[in-house]
Amino acid sequence: MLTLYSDDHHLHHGRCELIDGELKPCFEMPSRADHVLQRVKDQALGEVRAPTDFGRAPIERIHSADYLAFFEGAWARWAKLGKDGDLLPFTWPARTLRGVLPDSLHGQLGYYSFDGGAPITAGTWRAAYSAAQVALSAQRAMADGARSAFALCRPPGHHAASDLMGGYCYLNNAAIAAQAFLDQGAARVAILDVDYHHGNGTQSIFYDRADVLFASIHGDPRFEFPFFLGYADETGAGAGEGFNLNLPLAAGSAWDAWGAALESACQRIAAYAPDALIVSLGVDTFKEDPISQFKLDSPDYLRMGERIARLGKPTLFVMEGGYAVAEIGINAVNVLEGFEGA
Ligand code: SP5
Ligand code: ZN
Repeated sequence: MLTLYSDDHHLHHGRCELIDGELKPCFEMPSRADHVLQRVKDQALGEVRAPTDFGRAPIERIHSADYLAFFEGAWARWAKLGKDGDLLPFTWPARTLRGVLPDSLHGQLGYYSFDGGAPITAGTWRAAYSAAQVALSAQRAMADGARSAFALCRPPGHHAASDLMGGYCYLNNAAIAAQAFLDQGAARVAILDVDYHHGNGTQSIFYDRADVLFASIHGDPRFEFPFFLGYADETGAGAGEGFNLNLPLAAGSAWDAWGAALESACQRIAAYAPDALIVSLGVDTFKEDPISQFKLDSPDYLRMGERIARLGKPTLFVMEGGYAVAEIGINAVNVLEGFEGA
């Protein structure tokens, strides 16, 4: 399998995130992608290629122009204030407040974010932009005939909505790739989100559309981040009614429950008959993940890949979460090897 990868991800290295009532060192760190890349090479998965730059237009198909302008310019505004630490939001337009766009940098940061987990650093825009190009380049390789590809994106993307960053995500790499398939002639694209956390950004982007089926298996938002989306009764709206499938699972879920949910998701995807499948590939479902509460073991990721392969669809894997850094390479590449071996 072809892997797309850019070293630019190193330009994004947040110091701290707001978690458990503390500013803690970011769980989403550069060594994550380094370990996955190393495993791709160790297992001789296939060619590793640098991305082509497709410019901003395919990103603007998903993200609003005002959000992109804010994100790209935020660090320069912060630096102009004499600051050199991470830019992190602290006030959000929650219920009873107004969804106005203030003038101040922090006011605007609150407007364009939903949590205190996505710091902006000097290189965050460049890293996120390159991650989107990694996804787009993998999509292009498939348009050119590859049956599958791996977009080794970092930072991840599935929590990012059209005009919101959060949950370590800034640009929604999977959504950008899905839209590229559609813009190049696909009639239907399915996104299967296997990250431990609900892909609230991806869901929100496609919620009222029938041309993208979103199916997600995740920690029940009644107990897990992002708390405010990802419930089973969210089935789509308007033309998108019936094209959103949430499969929330209890804390402690292992392969028996997780694999059964995957079976349900795969049956829905098969019935949808997509022209392409995108897998939002988070491996924070692993039993040793430091911020998660599922219990998948490394061999389970082989089974995951095998089941996805049996759908028989052109499949683009897009890297999302996974914070057990020592095992992230084994687990992510196991999915790809399970897929290829099936
Ligand atoms: C892409 C991705 O996986 N983003 C995840 C963002 C999660 N941020 C909040 C995590 C809250 C974890 N709380 C439990 C901590 C255990 N000490
Ligand atoms: Zn996650």
